[in-house]
Amino acid sequence: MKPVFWLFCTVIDNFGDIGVSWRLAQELQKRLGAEVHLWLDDFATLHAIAPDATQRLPENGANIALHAWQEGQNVDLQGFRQPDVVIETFACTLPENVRAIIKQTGAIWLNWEYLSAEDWAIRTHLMPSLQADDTHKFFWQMGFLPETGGLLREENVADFFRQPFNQQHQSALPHACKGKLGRWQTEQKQLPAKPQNETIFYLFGYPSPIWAKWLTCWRNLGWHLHIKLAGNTIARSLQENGFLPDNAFQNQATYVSGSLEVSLAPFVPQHQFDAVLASADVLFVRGEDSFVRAQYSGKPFFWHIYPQENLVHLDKLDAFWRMVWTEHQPIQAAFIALSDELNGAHILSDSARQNAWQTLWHNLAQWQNVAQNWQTHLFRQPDAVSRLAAWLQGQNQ
Ligand code: TRH
Repeated sequence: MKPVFWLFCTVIDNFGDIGVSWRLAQELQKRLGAEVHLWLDDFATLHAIAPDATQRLPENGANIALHAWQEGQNVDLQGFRQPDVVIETFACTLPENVRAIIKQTGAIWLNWEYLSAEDWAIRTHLMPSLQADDTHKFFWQMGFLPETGGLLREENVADFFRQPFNQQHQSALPHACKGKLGRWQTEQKQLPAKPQNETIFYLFGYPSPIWAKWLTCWRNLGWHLHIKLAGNTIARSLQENGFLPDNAFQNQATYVSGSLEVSLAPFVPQHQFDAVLASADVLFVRGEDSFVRAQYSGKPFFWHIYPQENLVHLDKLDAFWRMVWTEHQPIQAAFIALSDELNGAHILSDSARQNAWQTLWHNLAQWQNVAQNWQTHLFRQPDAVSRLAAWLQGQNQ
């Protein structure tokens, strides 16, 4: 009999909550041959990253049964097989009738937590938490070390990112976006091959005035870059802070500012997102899921971490980069100064910013090495679903 997994997801904002839940659901289905049910409260966001997922409910999308649900409500479980495992993603609150089933059947209950490299997250992986009704919930802490819950990784990811950028990546890419600001478009045409001497910076981040400062810095340095802006978020920040005119993309796909070419990257389905990353040279990613994919890409990247009140996100940021920069490479100080500036820890003077970028740029090979070593570190470890399968097996013995 196929194991039965029930997953619950609430979309707080953006794409990360469903981005992770959708990957997890697919991996459970593909790797473990599981019967997977996914309840969620926001189908529009699911359809943005998975346009093929069905519009009708309840229905199967990618062999996953999708169900509508709002937190605080019970769900209709008539005719369902009992679950072996129930997963709440990111501490959403399970329906009362699902809690009752966990109690009745002894199904394993997991809270699939936010990703963090901080010590407390590593320590609490698989810690049971006793509930008022005498059931136990376990914390699944994703992470970067063997003793954590690992990271979601499909079977072909290592091969995909290790092969040189080639036609296979190209055919998975969407055509350059000609849409106006505010509209993300998905087009499935083939791109011409990337010119050998073109350097692409791919920017997927949160709104911030820092983007205008950074693009100004790159332009002042005279670097010939093609800057691809994912969606309209950063583009809008660039407009608000005077770097881009309001009509920058009205009649043209590319806006030229000094040595920089700036264009909008279309929003692609999640299964093509890796190809977009593979087509760029330096990546700026955010949140949780794009952050992990950038690590798999083995490319130099910055993490625009999800901002939290009182700058508490800085601890999480620091814990991650301390794991990556272990050998105190000469460019580390420049990188950390810029990463901290991107994430709101401080503002550099124009000359300090320029010096830091120059240090990184003149030592690109060293920066690439750091990224590739980290990629190897991750690929050597089992993925999250393999770890989960092994742990579940132990629980059943
Ligand atoms: O979108 P994010 O900022 O999402 C989240 C949520 O805001 C969440 O509440 C927060 O807790 C979390 O961040 C940390 O960033 P993330 O996680 O990188 O998710 C983006 C998803 O969108 C990821 O699955 C990749 C996908 N994506 C595409 O499929 N196509 C695209 O073109 C782009 C740009 C992204």
